[in-house]
Amino acid sequence: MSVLRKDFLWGGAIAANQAEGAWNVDGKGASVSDHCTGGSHTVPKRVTVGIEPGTFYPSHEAIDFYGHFEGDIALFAEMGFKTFRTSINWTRIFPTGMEDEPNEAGLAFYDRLFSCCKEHGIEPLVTISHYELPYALVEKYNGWEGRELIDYFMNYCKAIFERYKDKVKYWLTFNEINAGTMPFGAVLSTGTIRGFEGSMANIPDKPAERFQALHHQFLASAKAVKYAHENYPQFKMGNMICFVTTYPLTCNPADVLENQEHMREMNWYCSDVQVRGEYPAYAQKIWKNHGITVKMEPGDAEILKEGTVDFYTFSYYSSNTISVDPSAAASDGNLIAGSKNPYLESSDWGWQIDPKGLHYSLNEIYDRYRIPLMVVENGLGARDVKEADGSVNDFYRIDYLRKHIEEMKKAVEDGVDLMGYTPWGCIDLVSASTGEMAKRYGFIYVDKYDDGTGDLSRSRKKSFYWYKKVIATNGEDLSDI
Ligand code: BGP
Repeated sequence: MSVLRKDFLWGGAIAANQAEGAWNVDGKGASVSDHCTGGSHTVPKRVTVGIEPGTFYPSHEAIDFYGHFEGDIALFAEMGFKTFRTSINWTRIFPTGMEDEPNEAGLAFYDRLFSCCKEHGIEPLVTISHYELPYALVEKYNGWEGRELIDYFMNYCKAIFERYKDKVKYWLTFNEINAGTMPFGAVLSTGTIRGFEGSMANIPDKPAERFQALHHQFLASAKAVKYAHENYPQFKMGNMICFVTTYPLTCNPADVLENQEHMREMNWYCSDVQVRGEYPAYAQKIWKNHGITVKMEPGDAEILKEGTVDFYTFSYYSSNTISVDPSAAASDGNLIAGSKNPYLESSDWGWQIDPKGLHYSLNEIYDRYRIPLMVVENGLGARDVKEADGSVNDFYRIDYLRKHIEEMKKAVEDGVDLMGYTPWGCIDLVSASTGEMAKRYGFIYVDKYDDGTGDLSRSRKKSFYWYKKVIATNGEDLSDI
């Protein structure tokens, strides 16, 4: 007997901007991602104000999921997917975010995509906003710093809810909303980068803008949830948090307290607002530490209270440690770093691999909120080698996923209500942090490379067959293939 529920939602996850390509096709407008160049682990990607001719922008073609989705969904179905997490590119529906009427060609694309999922018995799990803010909203409002974006977001939600009400039941409002608590979130998430041009490593840190933007995102999320509950009672509305568990580096109580403070700002601040419907008491301290005030209007507290989520989802890749000792060796986690954990190995991109941390995180989150949880991203970004016979023997990926699934099952045995698991990048796609194709996560290899070459053909990796067996046995048989 499997320890997981009979209707466990096995699947995989992608995001529109990292997979679809067709960035200016069928009326689509440019999103922030479309203004990001390629980069690597050592060379940060750049943001450009205009689109530079001759510069490589990985989202412009990506893996052309736009043109290949039918074959790709068929491959997901072959693995036995019960669910498929993807996002809607806001700029396909509202090219600048500010139009009154949606773009029919964009709506029609997702109609075809979601119908295709349904035909294969796959339940779509849709992220409404996954690092795809219309660039025009950055230019006009400095992204989510502008309160006006709440209404534009609601127009977008109303259009997609009504259009897909019979095809989509599970929705997530903002991908990794807590990215806004960190400097890099200004580019990927809050869009508070008006006029900024340059390397991701040099984004001027403006916490007042980021936290103001987050307040507007909280309101937008709560309004969307409330609207869905009132008009589409069949919908299940979730949040999505980039969950990076941190541990105190030592048992020095000063490290323990420092870690508590870090966990609050990084992981709990956004979670508490979206699940409990109010700012936590420690929010004041966070604002004070940054020397900022967040502007709120009368009625905001009620909006937050009325739009709490039905289920809690999160990404989990790695953990970090926190220390008060400035000489503690730093981890090299590209966008999110801490002190190095001597007990853990790291991926080629410096992300510390910690399956037990997933078990721990699931328990912590469930103890705090007692609503169903779902792990909607997890996986190993690695450099795959395609052998002469075309095979990709990604045993390291199988090993990573197996250990995380084992720990997930232990959390379920501890009492956690876990709905499902959608490993990240179930098909190779563009990396969000670095813009690379070389950082691959997929069960399916895509012939696409960082110089823009590749015939975009798809092939099954070893992990494809392994994951198929895992799903078929509802997570019981995790043995090698
Ligand atoms: C999360 C994002 C994804 C995704 C993933 C892996 O933060 O939600 O969009 O890309 O991380 O990160 P990366 O692509 O940088 O390896």
